[in-house]
Amino acid sequence: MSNIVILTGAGISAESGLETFRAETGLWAQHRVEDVATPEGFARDPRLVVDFYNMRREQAEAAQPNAAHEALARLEAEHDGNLLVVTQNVDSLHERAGSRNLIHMHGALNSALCAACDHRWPASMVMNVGDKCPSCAAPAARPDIVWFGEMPYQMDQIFDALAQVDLFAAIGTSGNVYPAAGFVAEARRAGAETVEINLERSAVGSQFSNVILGPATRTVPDWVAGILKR
Ligand code: BV8
Ligand code: ZN
Repeated sequence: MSNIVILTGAGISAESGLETFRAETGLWAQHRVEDVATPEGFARDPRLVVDFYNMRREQAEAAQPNAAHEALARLEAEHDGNLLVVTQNVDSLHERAGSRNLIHMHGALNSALCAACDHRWPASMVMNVGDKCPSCAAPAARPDIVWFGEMPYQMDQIFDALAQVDLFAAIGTSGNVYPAAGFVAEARRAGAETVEINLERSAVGSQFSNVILGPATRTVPDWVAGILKR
C-alpha cells in the first residue's frame, strides 16, 4: 500500500466539540448557507459573514485534536509510502495533531485573503469588514474560505494524487458537496481500495469497497492500527 489519500470532513472534528453542517442541529440548521457561505451572501451582508467566521474561528481555536486526528498523524509518520490528507475542514486540528502532508481544499479559518490581489496572511482572531490588505492596502480582506460556487484549492495536486492512489479513505463526510464527493469515483478509476469511515452511510457510500461505521475516535485509531500491521 504505497499511496494513501484520506479525505476528511466535519465528522472527524465532531468529537472535538465542533458542530457538523448537516446534522439536525448543525451549522446549516442555524444559518442559511446562501447567506453565510456564498460570494453573493458576502456581497449582500459582509458583516454577517465575517461574524459567522469569527464565531467559528473562536470555537475552532478552543477545540483540541482528538484520537482520530492523532491516528492519521501517526499513520503519516509510520506508513512506508506516501500519505496525503485532503480536508474539507477549515479548523486546524489535523496540523495541530501533527499531520504535515495536508491540503485544506475549502480554506482555513486562521487565514485571511485579499479579494483585490489574492494575497494571504494569518487572520486575526476577530476580523472586521474592510480590514486592509497588508500587501496592496485595499480594504478587501475576507475569510480565506472556499464558498459555494468558488473553486476549491489545490485541485491539480489532489487529482494527481488520486490518479496514483492505492488506498482511499473518506472519514466523517456526508458526501453531499462536490467535487470532494466525487473523489471516491476517481480513486476507483485508479484501481484503489476504497473505505468509508463514518457514523452512517454517506450519500456516496455505495461506491466504497469497504464501510466502517462508528464514531471516528474509535474507528479511525483501530483502522490505522490495522493498516500499519499489513
Ligand atoms: C465547485 C465553506 C467548481 C467552509 C463549504 C455536482 C452536482 C451538484 C452540485 C455541484 C456539483 N459540483 C459542484 C457543485 C456545486 C457545489 C456543491 O457541491 N453543491 C452541493 C450542495 C450539491 N460545490 C461547489 O460550489 C464547490 N465548488 O464546485 O467549484 C465551480 C466553480 C464555479 C462554478 C462552477 C463550478 C465549492 C464547495 C465548497 C463549499 N464550502 N463551506 C466552511 O464554512 O466551513 S461546504 C461545507 O460542506 C464544508 O466545507 C464542509 O466541509 C463540506 C462538506 O460537509 P461535510 O464535511 O461532509 O459535513 P456534513 O455535516 O455534511 O457531514 C458530516 C458527516 O460526518 C455526516 O455524514 C455524519 O454522519 C458524520 N459524523 C458525525 N459525527 C461523526 C461522524 N462521523 C464519524 N464520527 C463522528 N463522531
Ligand atoms: Zn491585496
